[in-house]
Amino acid sequence: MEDGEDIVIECRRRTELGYFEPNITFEQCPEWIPTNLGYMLKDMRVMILGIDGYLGWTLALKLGKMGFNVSGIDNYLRRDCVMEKGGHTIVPIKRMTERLRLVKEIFNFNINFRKIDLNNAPKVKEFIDEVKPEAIVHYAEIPSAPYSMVDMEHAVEVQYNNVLTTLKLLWIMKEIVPESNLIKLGTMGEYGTPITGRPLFEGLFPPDAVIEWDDRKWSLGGETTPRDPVSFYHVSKVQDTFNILEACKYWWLRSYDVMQGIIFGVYTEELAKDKRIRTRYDIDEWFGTVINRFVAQAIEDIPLTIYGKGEQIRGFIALNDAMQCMVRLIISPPEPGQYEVVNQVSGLYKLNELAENIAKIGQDKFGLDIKIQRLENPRVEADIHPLEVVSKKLPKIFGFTPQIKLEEEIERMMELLLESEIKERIDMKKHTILPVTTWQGEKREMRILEKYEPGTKDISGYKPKFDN
Ligand code: USQ
Repeated sequence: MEDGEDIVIECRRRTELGYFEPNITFEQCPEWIPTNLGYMLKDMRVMILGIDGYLGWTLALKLGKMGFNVSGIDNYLRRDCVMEKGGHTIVPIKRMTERLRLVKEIFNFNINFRKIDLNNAPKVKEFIDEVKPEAIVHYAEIPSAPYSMVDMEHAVEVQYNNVLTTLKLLWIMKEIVPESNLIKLGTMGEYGTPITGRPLFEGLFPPDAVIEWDDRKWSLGGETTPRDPVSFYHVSKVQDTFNILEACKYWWLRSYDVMQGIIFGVYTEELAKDKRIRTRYDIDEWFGTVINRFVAQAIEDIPLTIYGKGEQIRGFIALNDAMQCMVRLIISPPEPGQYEVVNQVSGLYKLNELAENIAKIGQDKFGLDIKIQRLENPRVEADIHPLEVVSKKLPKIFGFTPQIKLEEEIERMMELLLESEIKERIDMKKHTILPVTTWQGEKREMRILEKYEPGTKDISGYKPKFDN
């Protein structure tokens, strides 16, 4: 290059735009546009795997509304699994063709949808090749711990479906879109609840962590932290973690592995726009998550079902906040080869504290007479344990600020579930609520250990540490 000659680089995203100066800023580049969550790539192509689900559908609406170019695949497995239990989503959802039509009618954007089983690698490959997504959000796994413990067939189905599909996806990405960002849904349950109280770091030990043994010391900095999953489902997520980590190492793929806490809620701005495009809501013992179940039980006059002592502490996040995190991760892709774990949690709660909270809101705001019951725990899990969760990357690096207060969302959920059509749909599936699936593989009703009035127990005591 001659002295004084300008350095220019070809725009690799849209070669028709020609060349640009490498010093160009976000403000100057026509490919980046500002949003209230930061700069996003204009018309960025995002593919959502599992777009028909609770999270997938909600994210599709948000991204489409923001101007992303949204595509997605699903094989409706979640609908089938809930049907197998004899349940249904208590918030009615339409068939996919109708959902897509409504999106066009209400928001005026299109979703490029293909019905594909993620196991069908040739079909997945063909669609990815056609779309060339710049980010892939992977929600397409069976997300239920109890489902994975029903019997051998279910355990195998969960691990086969979750682990092998993700492994196939990694090979396809390597071949077709190696620069795309894989945002994969993991779970806080990968870590378990270490009885020593060791903090749940974000995937790796911090640089100054050390292990001491036999008068010797070693650095643990940068090593993967131990995983202690609590069901065959959670094991499948751990296996995914290692497969993705290796793929990033071998092939320079890039990925955010999202260790999400237990999700709850019904609200995002887009879902609230029209009742015909709401997302699903499950309450059965397999697919309902604990807060969503407790709220349905409160409406249905079933004493809230705490498993075991009720001192279990878990990380939680509202649907709307989880979506905010996902958008932030989509617009700030990792570097080539970067595998980054983020703990996506906005609060830690004890189960008995949640039950009290829900009962109080039900009584004070809706005049419901709610009781609480402790059942014999169908699961094998510690029900008294310390917990310290580190969740710094999302707020500190990606700018995540939780918007939703637990009480506010519970109130919103109760309001929704009291709508007559939804209340009727809960009544119809009442029999799917109580747990009968044990970790020993037996199917039986759980003994009631105790039934009590809210407000009659001292639930203070140990407080978990949230390091954010
Ligand atoms: N629990 C009750 N009563 C109930 C249901 C659950 O006491 O009626 C207890 C469970 O024993 C457990 C806790 O509540 O201690 C959470 O159970 P859950 O079914 O809400 O959540 P979990 O099985 O942990 O799995 C859910 C999602 C899963 C996600 C995980 C995040 O189904 O996809 O990975 O939440 S986390 O638990 O942080 O790993």
